[in-house]
Order: sequence, then C-alpha cells, then structure tokens
Amino acid sequence: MPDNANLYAVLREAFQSRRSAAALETPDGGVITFRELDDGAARVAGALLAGGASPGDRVAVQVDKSPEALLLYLGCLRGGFVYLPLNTAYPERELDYFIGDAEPAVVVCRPESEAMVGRIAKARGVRTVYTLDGAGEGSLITAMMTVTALARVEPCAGDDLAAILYTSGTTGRPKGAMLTHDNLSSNARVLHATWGFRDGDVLLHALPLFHTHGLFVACNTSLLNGSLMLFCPRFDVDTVKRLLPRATVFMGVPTFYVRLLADPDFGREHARNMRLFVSGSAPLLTQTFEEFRERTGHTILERYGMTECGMSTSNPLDGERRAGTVGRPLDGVKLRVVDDHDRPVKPGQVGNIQFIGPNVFKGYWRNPEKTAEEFTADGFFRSGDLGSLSDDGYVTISGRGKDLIISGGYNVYPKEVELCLDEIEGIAESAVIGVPHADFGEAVTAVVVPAMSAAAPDEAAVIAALKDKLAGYKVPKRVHFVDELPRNAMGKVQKNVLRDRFG
Ligand code: MCA
Ligand code: AMP
Repeated sequence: MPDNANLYAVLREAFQSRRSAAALETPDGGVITFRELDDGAARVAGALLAGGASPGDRVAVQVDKSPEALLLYLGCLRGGFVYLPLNTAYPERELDYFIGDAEPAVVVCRPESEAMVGRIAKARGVRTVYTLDGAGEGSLITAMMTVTALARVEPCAGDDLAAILYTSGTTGRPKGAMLTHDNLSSNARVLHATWGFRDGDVLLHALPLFHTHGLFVACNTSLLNGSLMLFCPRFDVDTVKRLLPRATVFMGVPTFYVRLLADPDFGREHARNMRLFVSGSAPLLTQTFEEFRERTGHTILERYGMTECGMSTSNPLDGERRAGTVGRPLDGVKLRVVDDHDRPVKPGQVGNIQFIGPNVFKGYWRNPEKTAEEFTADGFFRSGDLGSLSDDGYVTISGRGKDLIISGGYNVYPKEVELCLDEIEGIAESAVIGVPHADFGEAVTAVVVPAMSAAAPDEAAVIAALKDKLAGYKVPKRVHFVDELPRNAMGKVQKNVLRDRFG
C-alpha cells in the first residue's frame, strides 16, 4: 500500500505494472494507455496549478463525457485539488449557486458555456475558466501542452477531501457532500473485491461521469483493476449492443436495462462474454430482473448507495442475488434498521436505514448544523431511506423517509421544483410528485393551483418557464391544474392522495 493516501497514488500503484496496456477505448476505436493516462493527469494537474489552484482548492467541472474529462478527474486527484463534478444539465441559475457555495479556484466548462460561466466566475472570484469539449479540445488542452507537468502525486492524508458532490435536499437547497481520499479508496477496494474484478475484465462504461455511479463506482474499480474501459460518451442502446460482446462487466441504472429489454433484438448473443451486470441508483423492478435473466441468462446484481457514502450494500457475486433486495452490507460497513428513536427494530420490520463505515462522508460543505442532524449520537448516518433486514442479512429498500423522486437514476427533490413553480406568475401554490413511468421508473409530475389574481399559464408555458431555471430531468413531464391541494389536519399536503389521483 502506498504511504501517500491520495486516491490517485492508490490507483496508480494498481495500474503501474500495465503502463503500456489500453486503459480507455472510445466507440470510434481511439485508445489511451495507462502511461498516457498518467502523463495526462500530470499535465492536467500542472494546468490547474498554472490556473491558480493550490492543493485543497476546489475545481468545478461541467463538461461532456470524454477520455479527457476522465483525465481531468485524475489530474485533480493527482494535484490534491478537490474535484467538483456538475451535471451538464444544470442551467445558469443552478451553476451560480454551486460556484457561489463551493468557491472553486478554477472552473472547467463546455466551450459553449464559456461566456455564461465567465460572468459567474467574475462575480464569484474564480481565478481561471478553462474549456473542454466532448471531442477533447479546449483551452484546458492548450494549457496542458505548455505547462510544466506535475511530476509528483501530491501527498494527502486519508482524511483530506478528494471530491465534493452536490446533492439536493428536502429543503430544496443543495448541499455539498465532502468525500475524502479514504472514503473513495476504501469503497473502490471493497467493490473491487466483492465483485471479483480480475485480469482480462473489460468494463463497458455508458454512465455519466458527474455522479457517484459512473465516476467512482465504475471508474475507480476498473482503474484499480488496471483493466480496459470501453468508454461511451452516453448510454445508447445500439452502441451498447455493438460493444457488449467485448465486455465482461456492465454497470447501469434500471432505465438502461429497461431500454435494452425494449429492443427485441437484444439477447444472449450480445452478453456472451459478460460475467457481471450491476444495477443501482434506483429500484430495479422484479419484472426487469426476471425478464433480463430470461432474455440473457444473466442475473443482474443489485446494490445500494448514496452520494454521501458511495456504496453500502451489494448482492453477492457468488450466492443468491435476491430480486427486490439490495443484498447485504459491504465488508466494513455496519447497517441497522431503527425506529424513530434510533432503536433497532426486529428483522422483517420496516424502519429507518442507518449505516457507519469507512465509506461514510466527512460532512456537508460549510454546513456543520446539517451534518450534525444527519448523524446519530453513536455516529451512524441517517440515510433517509426506509427498509428492512431479513433474518439472513439481506436489505430491502421499501420507501423513502425523504421526499425524493428518482427519474432515470437522477434524483429530483420536489421542494426544489415547487420553489421554482411558485415563482411563476399565475401560480398560487404547487406540489410535485413522482408517478410510475415505464422508462424512467418515476416521472416528475406537478400539481398546480392557479392564482386568483393573475391569468393562469397553461401546461406548456409552465414547462417552458421551468426549463430556464432547472435541469431538464427535473422539469415535470406533466402539469395538472386543481382548485386546491388536499391537506391533512396539520395542513400538510397529502402527496399520497395526489399520487393516487394522478399516477
Ligand atoms: C434525460 N431526460 C430525462 C432524464 N434524462 N428526464 C427524466 N429523467 C431522466 N433521467 C430528458 C432530458 O431533459 C430531455 O428532455 C430528454 O429527456 C432527452 O435527453 P437525453 O439526454 O437525450 O436523454 P437520454 O440520453 O435518453 O437520457 C436518459 C438516461 C440518462 C440515459 C437514462 O438520464 C442517464 O444516463 N441516467 C443515468 C443517471 C445516473 O448516472 N445516475 C446515478 C446517480 P427535453 O427533450 O424535454 O429537453 S449516482 C446515485 O444515484 C447513487 C449514488 C447510486 O446509488 O448510484
Ligand atoms: P443520490 O442522492 O444520487 O446519492 O441517491 C441516493 C438514493 O438513491 C438513495 O438514498 C436511495 O434512495 C436511492 N437508491 C440507490 N440505489 C438504490 C437501489 N438499488 N434501490 C433503491 N434505491 C436506491
């Protein structure tokens, strides 16, 4: 094990002996070796230093997926900067909040966003804005050619921050989850072992790079294995079908599996070299699990995680992968199900899921109050998920204590959408719910009470107004108008009533 706890040092030690092997291959056949990956990370770190970032500074990144985007992540780690990935769907309003809150020294954005990000950067004291496009071109790449590459891997303590990932909350205000080098490397190691990564594995990577699943779960395990990733810019059924016969491991959100099954041509032949299909980020329907097994002969392995903690549970590689469950706690993770007074409930009973382990984050960025609220007196993290434990230790997630919709693997907090709806002229109040959706699992749906005083906008106008303010996946697919919202005796909106009516 390296003395330096920097995650990059851990990954580099693992792939060091394979420097001339291919690390990444794009669908058009472009290849990057581990040597090129290592040199590229050194150059990115040099460019970020030249841009005015010092170790410990945040580097915010909103770019399309490409091998260079992965270099950017690795370069941040290598230089000891704190990586802050942002979904490319976030519009100006959301971006301004993240940059204002995290105060990054450097921002890397798509070339087409340069003017907008430049305005935010100027107002928020960002030192340098670099650009990077999906083809791997931009001012970051130009800078990488001319700067001095950082030869060392910046020494880090295990407790130093490696990344901040924003996650929304029930108050509607996103919070930055602070993840340390030890959080990420311990999770990568345990997943690598649990899922039996081995020589010759090839991971087909079709997830976005800006969230835990695609960035940490997929990339870190594969880099730790020193093996090849077939690196797709996005999920697309035809590309996955074309590349899958060369892969042994695939990771996806349930929507990926639903879309593959919706193609009648997809089947055993495509999965002939596969050894492992992993699903997570949202509940996998038993129907999808069974249909996939029938069609391909493979049993999807479902696991459970959160931005704040990486992965916490997994179904086994060997042994029963039980439909509708997320398996057992990973090695080193202690999970319990408790009542509202933090007292453990009996096996089979539903309660609040809490866990503790090396994967659990350091806290919310500059938000000690919120951090304290989310931990119990004895140090367990309150996940906000509801579930039960079987006698033999399998966890079933049965609901969420938090008001959250998961659409195609992306989280949408209704409060955030409701706040934007209520700002629209002609809307008195609103409630946002998730309703079952064949493709996305849940679809964001708005229920709106028009204001008496102003002319009410129609559904299309509401959706258009929201598209300026929110990432596309958060924008309701439907808007329903009602005279009043159903409320209980406490005055709280009864979302279950709305779900029954509009689902
Ligand atoms: C795109 N759109 C969506 C979604 N994605 N609407 C609802 N839910 C979505 N997930 C909308 C766009 O706003 C756009 O709307 C239209 O669909 C087409 O956009 P496009 O980008 O072309 O869509 P797509 O390529 O079909 O994307 C669907 C997708 C994608 C492939 C399922 O959403 C995806 O890659 N999801 C994976 C998310 C993920 O990685 N989650 C992991 C989070 P319009 O036409 O109106 O503009 S990590 C996590 O949850 C934890 C830690 C864990 O356990 O892993
Ligand atoms: P995020 O905020 O993106 O970290 O999303 C984390 C949430 O996704 C968890 O708290 C769960 O509610 C949900 N989640 C992740 N994996 C699963 C799964 N396999 N089954 C059900 N829910 C899941």
